Parts: sequence; C-alpha cells; structure tokens
Amino acid sequence: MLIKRRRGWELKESEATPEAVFHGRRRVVQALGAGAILSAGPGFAGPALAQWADPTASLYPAKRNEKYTVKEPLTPEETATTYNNFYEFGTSKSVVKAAQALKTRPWTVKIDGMVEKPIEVAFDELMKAMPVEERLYRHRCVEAWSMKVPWSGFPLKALVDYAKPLGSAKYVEMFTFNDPKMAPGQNSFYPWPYNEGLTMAEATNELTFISTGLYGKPIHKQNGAPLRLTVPWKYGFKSVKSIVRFNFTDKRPKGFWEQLQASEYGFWANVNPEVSHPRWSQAQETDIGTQEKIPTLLFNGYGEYVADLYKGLEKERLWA
Ligand SMILES: Nc1nc2c(c(=O)[nH]1)N[C@H]1C(S)=C(S)[C@@H](COP(=O)(O)O)O[C@H]1N2
Ligand SMILES: [Mo]
Repeated sequence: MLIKRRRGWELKESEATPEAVFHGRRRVVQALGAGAILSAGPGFAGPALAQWADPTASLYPAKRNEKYTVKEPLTPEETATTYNNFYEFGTSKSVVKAAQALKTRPWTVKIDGMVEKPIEVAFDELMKAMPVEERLYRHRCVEAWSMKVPWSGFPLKALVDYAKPLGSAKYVEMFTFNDPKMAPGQNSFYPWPYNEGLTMAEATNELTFISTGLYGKPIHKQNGAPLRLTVPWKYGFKSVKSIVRFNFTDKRPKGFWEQLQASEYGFWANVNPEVSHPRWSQAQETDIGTQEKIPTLLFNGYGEYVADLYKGLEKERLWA
C-alpha cells in the first residue's frame, strides 16, 4: 500500500511542537519518575528499574519566547539529532550511538577565574536558579550546512549574573568534560578538552543562550547534554557542547579549532557569506532538513542584535 507521508520539513512550526503531545509526554515521564522511586525499594527487580528519569524532565516543554523565531519550517528532529559534530565521539556525522556513552549525571558545573567567589554547582541545582524558555534559532556550521531548531534553556547572561564576575573579567571561556575512557575521540592528539570563549559583551548579548533542551525535552546527548552554548550568529564550532566549566578571564581564550588550525578558525567566527573559508565558499549553505542550498546571511541573519558589538573592531579578523 502506498502511503502519502508528509515529509518532516512540510510540518508547520505550530505542528512541530504540539503542546498536547508534549504535555502528554511530560505526564508519562513524571509517572515513570515516580515509579522508579517507588520501585527502587528492597526486593524489587523489575524492568522499571532500568528506566532513568531525567531530573529536569518537568522543565520541558518550556514556554516558547515568540521573540526568537524563524520563518521557515523547523528541521525535523530526526535529522537534527542524527547529523552531528561531536568529535569526542568520532569525526563523522554519525555519532548518535557512540554519544550514548556520555554520562550526564552526576554533572557538576564549575564557575571560576575572575569571579567574586569560585563555585561548583550540581547541574540540577543550577537549573533551579535559571529561567528556562524555548527559542527557535538558525544554526550555521562553518562546513556550510545549517538547521533550524527549537532549543530550550536560558540566556547565558543569567549564568553570568549568577557567577558575579569581577569588573576585570573580559572574556568567559567554556570547557567540555575531559574523559578519554568515556569519550574515545579524546584519545586523539587534538587539544582536549574542547573549549571556546566569548567577550563579556557577546556573552551577555540577549541572543547568547545555554541550551539544556531540544524539541521540547532535555537535550539529546549527541547535541551536547546536559548543557551547551548556542551563539546563532557565529559558526557552529563556537557553540561548545557538554560544558563543565565557565572560566572568567582577562585573556582572550584560544578555542579548540583555533589551537588546531588558526589559519582557518579564529576567535570571532561571525557568519559572513562574503568571506570564504580558505578551502570553500561561505556564500551558500545546505539545509540538512530539505537538502536545499540557500543563501547564507550576514551574522546568520542576526545582525540587528549583534552588529553593534563589532563597531570599532573592523581591523580584527571578525569573520572566520
Ligand atoms: N565539545 C564539542 N562541542 C562542539 C563540537 C565538538 O566536536 N565537540 N562541534 C561543534 C560544531 S563544529 C558544531 S557545528 C556544533 C554541532 O552541534 P549539533 O551537533 O547539535 O548540530 O557543535 C559544536 N560544539
Ligand atoms: Mo561546525
């Protein structure tokens, strides 16, 4: 029998995250959570024990902030969560399976460097202090592919306020975990752990987001669970995944890719269709959902929010 199946990208935005489905799912997750606690008592050895309930599950789906939206249909979840860059788990785009080895609890976040008081906080505790919302953003990889997805999380500014940096802090540097046993990719010669940095002005820009959720649920491991940076006007490599440390500093951080290949990847890495990568054009990008080639936009279309950040910095290598 031939079934006319609508393709994912033909979904309207409103259908892509149907509230009813999410609320239904949330109840299921909560029920499982309660069951897991009850069934953890002595003598119980049923299959329910295998079910792990994410402690933050009830935060999702978060209320969507309609200010941050995209006109085009969203990338299907299936695509955005199976085509990834996560070198800790391999250099191909197919890291979903390998990335399931990522252990996301306990997960401690360290905040240190130029702050009033360095702290270490459990991720689940941090989440109680952060305002969670959903935003639709475009994401543009330096490799000339892109997607449009519903992230959930909080503005990085909320974490900066929580961290109380000193006036002398000029940058915030973020680091991924370092665990070569868990993440086989970290046995390579690359400069692990993966790190990236932003100026304080960039870090506190309203667009700069820490994503803890994706498609109305806790973020998938392969997309950088339990928390990853999302800076939509920069090439994707700036958006460091699975963060364990925020370090406030007065020295400009050298990111993972800049350490590896400074001639191709720099600190600013703002999206610009007119400035080619040394090995390819950045004028167009392939939408990984539709496979269409679409024109790339200056600042990935976010110039109204961020162009002012770069006034007076024209002599810097702002674009790669
Ligand atoms: N720790 C870590 N963070 C990372 C990467 C990585 O390999 N390791 N890849 C970066 C690159 S190049 C991109 S395009 C995005 C991809 O995010 P996605 O898989 O959620 O689309 O993550 C970025 N963050
Ligand atoms: Mo990327």
